[in-house]
Amino acid sequence: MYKIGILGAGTWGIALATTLSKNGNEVIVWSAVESEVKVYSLTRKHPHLPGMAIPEQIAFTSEIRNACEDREVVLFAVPSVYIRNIARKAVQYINNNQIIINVAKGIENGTLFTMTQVINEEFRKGDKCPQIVALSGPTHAEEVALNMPTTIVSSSKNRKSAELVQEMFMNTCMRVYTNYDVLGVELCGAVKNIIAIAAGMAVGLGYGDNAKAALITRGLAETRRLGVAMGCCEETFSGLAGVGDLIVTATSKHSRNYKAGYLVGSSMKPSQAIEEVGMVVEGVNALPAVIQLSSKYYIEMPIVEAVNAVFNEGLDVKELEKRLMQREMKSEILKTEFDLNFENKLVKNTRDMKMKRVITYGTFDLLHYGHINLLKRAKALGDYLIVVLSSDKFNWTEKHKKCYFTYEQRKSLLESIRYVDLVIPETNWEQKKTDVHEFHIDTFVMGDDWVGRFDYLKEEGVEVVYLPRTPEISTTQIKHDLNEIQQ
Ligand code: C2G
Repeated sequence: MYKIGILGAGTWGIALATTLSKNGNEVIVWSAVESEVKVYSLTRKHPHLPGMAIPEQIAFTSEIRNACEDREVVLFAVPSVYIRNIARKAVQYINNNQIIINVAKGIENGTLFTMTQVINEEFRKGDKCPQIVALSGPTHAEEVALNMPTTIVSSSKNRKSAELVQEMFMNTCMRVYTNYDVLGVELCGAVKNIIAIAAGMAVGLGYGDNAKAALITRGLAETRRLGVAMGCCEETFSGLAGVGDLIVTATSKHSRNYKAGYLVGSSMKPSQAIEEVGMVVEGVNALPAVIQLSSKYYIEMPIVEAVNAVFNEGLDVKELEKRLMQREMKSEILKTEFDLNFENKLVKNTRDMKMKRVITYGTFDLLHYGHINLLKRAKALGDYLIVVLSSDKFNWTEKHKKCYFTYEQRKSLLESIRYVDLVIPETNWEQKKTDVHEFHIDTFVMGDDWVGRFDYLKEEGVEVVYLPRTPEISTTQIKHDLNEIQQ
């Protein structure tokens, strides 16, 4: 059980408060709007969450202090434009042991920061550095409020915090995955709202499912292009925070962004459409920042640009079709025919030539002449040499060796010599059996201090070779000598 403070009493804040309360946590919800605090604590109902009763155990407050001080977890659930101000107000009550969760999606204008970056910046100014987790995914508050099956991503650079939040929210209707690509998760959350506006516009203009599917697919392609340029992980874009959230936002009747787009498509003025929706339309807020990011990273984002043109540059929505459909011809994938032919041929030829693949295992600390000599001869037994390098943990717990160099340092040393083609980690004794299959190994090589020990690999169809060790060179001796010199 955790003591949790929730900042924001919108639909998402209240739906999450309910989930957390039902999961057995002590929850208090803060709202700056006094009347919300009064009405919700009295009626136990939220006007936009029909059919859900707010559990009696949830407390409400209009004092931000009550929702932050002495809480183990503080969750930000306010529209993205308020995040900085509220983080600034909250920071004095925050402590470094708390976990901060943010569910707002957007990119700040001017700084081009994601929401966790904004929170982090405000906290740093106040000398606070708690762990921050972004929670994002295909999650309509209306459905979560009715206990409908939902999946979501808990994203943090800090694995422990991501897992803690995962555990905190998991229940029979909410399934939480972790993801350590926070920037990717947050970028998806911001851009998908713009794509949803485009999808809504298409339907408002009278187009069908084909157009909607095209906008979702090509919208994801432009989001991924931007994300990859910014250093995000490509997999995130096909994950829950990526394609998952995009599908839900761009196809669902609950989505404000889709609705705003739909109204504009049905020839309502953008400003009027925003008013009609009556709640924050995050996609519109995100537009200037995403446009700036696309030019900063030289990424073409035609759909985002088209939505921006309608909302901010007075483009007639009816021009949208021409603008997107009559662009110059493109290929869906970046690889050319030449690239694909080349790759196919290379793989095929390699197979035809019966290229031989060799593998060897070891610590390779200091990478001295004894090792190099072995590697050189190992490579001569084939065309491709894989070195399986003992991880620091494996060395310590299994081999009881304290290395001079870390795994990463040893890996770069190995990668820098011309005989070695690939370096992968050794984490247990038993992996050899699977490695030889996974890497299609023909020859297994070790120094003859291991003679006979790996003969069992012959049963896997692998040639096992024990090369004579290079005499009079021992890592232990070199280390001993090095220590003597140092002292
Ligand atoms: N070697 C060699 N001549 C030397 C020193 C080492 O040929 N003078 C060989 C070893 O026989 C081994 C390889 O270099 O094949 C790597 O040696 P170590 O780093 O000492 O690794 P080791 O502890 O043998 O680890 O699961 C197998 C282990 O990871 C092997």
